[in-house]
Amino acid sequence: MPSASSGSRPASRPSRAPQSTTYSGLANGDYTFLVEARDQAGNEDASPASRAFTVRVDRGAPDTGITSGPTGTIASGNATFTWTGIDDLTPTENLTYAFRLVGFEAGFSAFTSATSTTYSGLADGDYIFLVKARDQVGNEDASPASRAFTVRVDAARTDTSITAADRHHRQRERRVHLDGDR
Ligand SMILES: [Ca+2]
Ligand SMILES: [Ca+2]
Repeated sequence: MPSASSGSRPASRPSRAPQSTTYSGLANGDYTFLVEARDQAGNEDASPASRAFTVRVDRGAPDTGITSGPTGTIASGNATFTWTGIDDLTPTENLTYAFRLVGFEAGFSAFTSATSTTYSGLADGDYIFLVKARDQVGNEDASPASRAFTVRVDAARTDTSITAADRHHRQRERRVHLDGDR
């Protein structure tokens, strides 16, 4: 029978403050932490306490792809681009994107969940559209997807159509005057 010496603690409680250890920089993977106690006489816990856990840190940057948009030379000043992204851990629907039209915008837009944008009234010239994805912990695609294109609105055809419309308008005006004279 154990003697009830004064000052001893019940056997079910630890005799010291809880111990701890810290691991840092663990790679992604599955782990099991084991801990066993040994008393002063050298008797060891035959069934170590264990705790299994998995490390899944989102360390990889996403990649971005342009899914549609103009390329080469286009004959209008309107351009619509769509894009998507893929990441090691962040689902595509949780990615955000920033874009920029070089030749038209000085810098990238804010990151949003938008996956398309439209430009209109672009002047003749050379442009490069850039878009980059960001995952849910802030890793950004360091190599934005890009698409180069040139706007060359056919000035001669535009002038002709304006002249034709103008002529038609004048003819209608003349007809209205004639009708009014009757
Ligand atoms: Ca990631
Ligand atoms: Ca990329």
